[in-house]
Amino acid sequence: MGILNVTPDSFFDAGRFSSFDDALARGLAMVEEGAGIIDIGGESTRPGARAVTEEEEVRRVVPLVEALAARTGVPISVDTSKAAVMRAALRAGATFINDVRALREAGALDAAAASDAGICLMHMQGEPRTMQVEPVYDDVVVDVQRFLLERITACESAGIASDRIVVDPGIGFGKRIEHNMQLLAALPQLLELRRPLLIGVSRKSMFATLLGRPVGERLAGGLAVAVTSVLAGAHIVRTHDVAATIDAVKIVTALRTSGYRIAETDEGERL
Ligand code: 8Y4
Repeated sequence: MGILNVTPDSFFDAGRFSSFDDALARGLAMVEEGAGIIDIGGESTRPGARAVTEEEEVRRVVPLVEALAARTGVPISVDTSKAAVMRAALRAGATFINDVRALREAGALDAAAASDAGICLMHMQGEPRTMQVEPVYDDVVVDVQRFLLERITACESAGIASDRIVVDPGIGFGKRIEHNMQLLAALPQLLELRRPLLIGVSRKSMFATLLGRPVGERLAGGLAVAVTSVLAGAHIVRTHDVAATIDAVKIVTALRTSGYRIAETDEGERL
């Protein structure tokens, strides 16, 4: 899943998307690189970000959805929590909803249910503006697993078939480094939800914490997590770096096809 941010404050691409044409070119380039989904977002969810109005989000996102849906064969995802933005993007050709609030905003469940779009349900503790202010969990893996199960159930009650749903632990969303690491180490437990698993770590601040790297130097860290996540069974990787991520994942997949397994003794002990 290639990331296409159309926010004025996009952390890395700030100032680079001077226009609609630049964003369209970036989307087409990610398709050329092999992206299977393009995720278009007009609301910044970075820690501390301000809310945007529905009108502003529609104005940023819908023309790009329309242009990319017309010019590419890949599914177009709209990264939004607002029902009106979902409806407008779906009308414009989007076939996937990526909602960091997991359809908890007013009208969002109904907007999704009225479509046949795929849906990513993501876990977030709190709201972007304040979520990184002392996030606390009893057991983050259990909390995330329970939350995602509750949202899957809410979708099913609204008439959304479970085969339309993808789940995501929301790395960095109301989580400290130890929470992010515990979740990434526990992907098998999240796979128990029996839904495809999406993981997004591209350029996130966990790499500042672990490596001390600024945002432009986090590619290797992101690839390492993409590789381990796919080895652990993740289905979709959300990334700014489509070509590099596909190369890394292709190698892992080829090795697995050739019999690569995490070494275990006869007693099942990890070596
Ligand atoms: C530096 C780089 C600092 C990136 C912050 C960030 C996810 C997502 C985002 C995710 C799903 C971000 C919209 C946050 N992350 N959607 N969206 N999963 N499903 N922050 O992990 O990239 S935006």
